[in-house]
Amino acid sequence: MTSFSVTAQIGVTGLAVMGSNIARNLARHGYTVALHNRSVAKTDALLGAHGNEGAFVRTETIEEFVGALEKPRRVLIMVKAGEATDAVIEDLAAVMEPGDIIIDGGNALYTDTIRREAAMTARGLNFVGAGISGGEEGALNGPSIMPGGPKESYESLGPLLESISAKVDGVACCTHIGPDGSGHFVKMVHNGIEYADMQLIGEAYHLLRDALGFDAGRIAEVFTDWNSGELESYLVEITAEVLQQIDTTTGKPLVDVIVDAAEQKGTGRWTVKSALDLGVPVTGIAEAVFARALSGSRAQRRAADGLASGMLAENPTDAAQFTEDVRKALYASKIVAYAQGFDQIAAGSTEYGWGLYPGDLATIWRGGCIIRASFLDRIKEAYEGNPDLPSLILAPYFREAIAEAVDSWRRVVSTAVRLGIPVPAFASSLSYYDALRAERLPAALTQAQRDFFGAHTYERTDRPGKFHTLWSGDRSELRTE
Ligand code: NBP
Repeated sequence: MTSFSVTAQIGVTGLAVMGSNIARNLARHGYTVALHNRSVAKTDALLGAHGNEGAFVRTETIEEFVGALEKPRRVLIMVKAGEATDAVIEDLAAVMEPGDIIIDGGNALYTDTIRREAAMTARGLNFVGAGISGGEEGALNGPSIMPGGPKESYESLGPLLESISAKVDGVACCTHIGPDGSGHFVKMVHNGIEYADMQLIGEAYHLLRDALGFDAGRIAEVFTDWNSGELESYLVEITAEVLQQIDTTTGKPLVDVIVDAAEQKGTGRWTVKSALDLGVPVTGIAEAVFARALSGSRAQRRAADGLASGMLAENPTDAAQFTEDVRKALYASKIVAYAQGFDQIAAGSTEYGWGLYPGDLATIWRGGCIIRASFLDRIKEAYEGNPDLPSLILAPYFREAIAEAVDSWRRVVSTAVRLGIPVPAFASSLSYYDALRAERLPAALTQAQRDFFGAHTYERTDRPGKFHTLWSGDRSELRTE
C-alpha cells in the first residue's frame, strides 16, 4: 500500500464485488491502481485482504482520488447502475480535466450511456461505456470486456483493458465495439442471451426430472456428459456442479430446497424492451424473462394449485433416447436464441449507425463471460464465412445442426405438451424456426383484417403497390399507392 501522492495509471471507484476484483486484476497485471469507494470501509477491506497483490493507492475523497492519477486520467466506475452512476460521474467531472477518460464498467442502460457520453463530450471529457461480463470470478481472472465510446479513447485504453481480459487461443476477449452506447447495448443483449440459455437449460432439467423421473445427481451426470460435446459451455458446466451440491442441513440436493422463484436485475427485460422497439423477435429471451416473472408470481401459483391438467400421456419409456432428444432440442433452441440475439445487435447497429461486426462479438464472448461456449467458435466461423448472414440459422454449420436435431426437437416439445410440462423457450424457438421457414404465413389474413377495420391497405403477391378493398361498399379493390 502506498500513499495517494503516488501517480497511478488507473483509478477504480466502487469497490464492491466487481470493482474490487477488477482493481486486483489490474494490480496483478502491474498497473498502479488508485482506489476509491463512497464508504472508505470497502477500500480498507480490500487493502487489508489483498493489498499485497500489487501497487494500490488508497484515497478517501474524490479530489484525492483524481489527484492520484497520471494524466490523461483514467477512471473506471464500478458502482450500482442508474442514479449512483450519474452521481459519481458528476462528482468526477467536477474535478477532472479535458482529455481525461471516464469508463463506466457497470451494467448501464445503453440509452443512459448515449446521454452520458454526449454530456461528457460537451465538457471536454472522454466517456467510455464498457460492458463487463464474467461475474466476480471473471472480473478477477479475466472478464470479457465490451467497450464503446470514441475510437481515440480505445487507443489509449485498449492495451490496458485487453491485458486484463480473458484470452482464448491467444486472442483477448476485448475489442472496441463501436461508438457511444454500443458497448452497453451489446452487453445488454449478451445478458439477454444468457437469460435464454439459462431458461433452456432449466427446461431440459425439468424434462429429465419430471418426464424421466431422474434425481438431481443423475441429471448432473447427464449435464457433465453433455459438457463434453457440442453443448460444452460454462453454463452447462456449472449446472452439473450445482446439481451435485448437497444441502448440509437436510442432506437433500441443494436444488431441491431452493425456492423455485427466479429473480432478475433488469438486463433481460431491457433486452426485450429494446427488441420490441427495434421490431426484432427475440422470442427465446422474452420467454426466459416471462418465465422468471411467472415463477416469481408465488401467490398466483399457489392459488392455481389443483387446476385441471387434461389428459396426460405416459412418460417416455426409452430414457436414453429421450435424453438424447432433449440434448438435441436444447442445442437447436440455443442456436435460435443466439440467432435472435445477433439479429437484435444487427438491428441496433443499423438504428444507431454503429457499424458493429457480429463476428467480433462471437470472438470476445468465447472466454471470460457467462455465455462462453465452444459454440461461439462456430458463430465466429459463420460470420467469417459470410459477414452479411441474413440469420445465423442459415450458416451452413447451423443449418446442418438444426436439420440433424429437428426431429428430436419436435418429439421433445410434443412430449412436454402431452405430459403437461411447461417448455416455453423450447416451444417458442421451434415455432420461430417453423415460422422462419414457412412458405406462407397467416400474416396475409392479418393484413386483410387490418384493411377491413382500419383501411390500412395491403400489398399483393402479383403486382407492386398498396391496395384497399372497399369492405363496407361494393368490395371492389382500389390501388392507393
Ligand atoms: P453493486 O451493484 O452492488 O454496487 C455497490 C457499489 O456501488 C458500492 O461500491 C457502493 O458504495 C456503490 N454506490 C451505491 Br450502491 N450508491 C452510490 C452512490 N450514490 N455514490 C457512490 N457510490 C455508490 O456492486 P457490484 O455487484 O460489484 O456491481 C458493480 C457494477 O457492475 C454494477 O453496475 C453491476 O450491474 C455491474 N456488474 C455486476 C456483475 C456481477 O456479477 N455482480 C457482473 C457484471 C456487471 P458503498 O460501498 O459506499 O455502498
